[in-house]
Amino acid sequence: MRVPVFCCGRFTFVLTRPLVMGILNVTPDSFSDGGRYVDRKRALAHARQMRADGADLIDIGGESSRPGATPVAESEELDRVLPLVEALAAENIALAVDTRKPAVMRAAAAAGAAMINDIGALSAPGAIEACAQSGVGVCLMHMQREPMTMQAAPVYADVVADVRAFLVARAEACVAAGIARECIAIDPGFGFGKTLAHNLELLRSIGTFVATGFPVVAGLSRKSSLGAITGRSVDERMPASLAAALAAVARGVAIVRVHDVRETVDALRVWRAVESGI
Ligand code: 7PJ
Repeated sequence: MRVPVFCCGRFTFVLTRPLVMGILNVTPDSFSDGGRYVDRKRALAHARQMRADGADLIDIGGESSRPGATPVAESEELDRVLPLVEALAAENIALAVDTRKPAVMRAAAAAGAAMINDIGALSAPGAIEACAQSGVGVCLMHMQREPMTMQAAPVYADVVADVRAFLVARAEACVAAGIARECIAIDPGFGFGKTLAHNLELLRSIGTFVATGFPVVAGLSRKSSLGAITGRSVDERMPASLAAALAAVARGVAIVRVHDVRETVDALRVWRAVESGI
């Protein structure tokens, strides 16, 4: 049997165990760690700690996409993200850059980023081409509407079928434009234009996304759905986030995007030991 892989620039991940992508938000206003890592030294230290804790990838975001967030200028986003990419890529850390802007994608790839993580699924004109030309891995995420308005009143005919069809269509558009199939991951975009019921249905049925053959990314860490279920504030959602990550990997998710890397790595190690005896 062929071993599934996810190709990201100079990194090739063998998907025989779930991967952990650690979140590094260098924004003043992200919902859970906004402002904490704007200082470059602190951001670098946090990235290195996540790597030491077992993160396979680090996702650097210079534009907040929390509900109601306002867009950031390209120059500002580049200033926030590029120095970190340059420094951490030199330490051979696999980096994703969370951006919707083709110019940021190109600059990030040139500075050594391995992957582009786009909550807009490479919908900006020139985004697919920017990624195709640089050989990076891509994560295509589904979002209904825009961060400003997405949580107003999300409606779907069939959330699982709608989101899946959208992601497969975006993935095929990427393949047609020259992005290698093994470089494409998909993500249902928990919390992006979804109610709690939508998020739960997507997670319950995430195997439908896994069945497309594209590696699936799940980002549930500290999200408000977990707060709605547990009644916990953002700072108290780590155990809930671990439960959500386990529910995702148990259904075949390849990559979990998390804030709490050390705890998630431990939880996944126990899960794997049970599953495969290692
Ligand atoms: C996601 C993301 C997600 C992917 C954010 C937060 C909100 N990228 N960027 N998937 N969420 N691929 O950090 O919780 O779920 S921003």
